[in-house]
Amino acid sequence: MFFTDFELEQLFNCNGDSLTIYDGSSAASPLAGQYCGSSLPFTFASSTNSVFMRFLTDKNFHRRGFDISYMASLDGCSGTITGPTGSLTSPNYPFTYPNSTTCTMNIDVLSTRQITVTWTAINIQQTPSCDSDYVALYNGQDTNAQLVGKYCGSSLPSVYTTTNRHLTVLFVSDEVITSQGFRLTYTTT
Ligand SMILES: [Ca+2]
Repeated sequence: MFFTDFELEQLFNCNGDSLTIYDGSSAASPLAGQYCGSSLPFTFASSTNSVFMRFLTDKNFHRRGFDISYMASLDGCSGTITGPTGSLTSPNYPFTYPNSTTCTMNIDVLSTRQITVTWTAINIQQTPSCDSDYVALYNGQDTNAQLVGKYCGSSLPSVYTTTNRHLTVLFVSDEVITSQGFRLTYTTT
């Protein structure tokens, strides 16, 4: 997550107004930082898929507040991401992906109608019909949805926009020959 604006009342130890960030789903999670004043806090990358924030104000001195945006990322083999913008990679990216792997990754965004995918890197073992290793996109919530394309090699596929709020990315590698894999980013509208 990134801070694009920050201004809270500044008191010693942030004892007036404060924003506290926890690396997890509750105030029992590890403390990531406590902020007040007008210095923009550093970009923070959580270690799980939740961040808990507590904004506290006391009885006097108000300021402009804060504005935060965030990007979701998924770089394991399988999972679901729900952030309004984010990125996905093949396992181990930017190092070589493992052999004999099948990963299903879902982008499942709330309150939006479309997901636009932009490829930033692709380098996958190339075979004539991409039958050995490939990454495939499906316009829906699983691999039964409409197949958008099946890709291998190193030519970046075109930008693609879904017709709904789900996108499924399937990555498959066979038992021999690996390569770097892929990375893509997405935005929602
Ligand atoms: Ca292979």
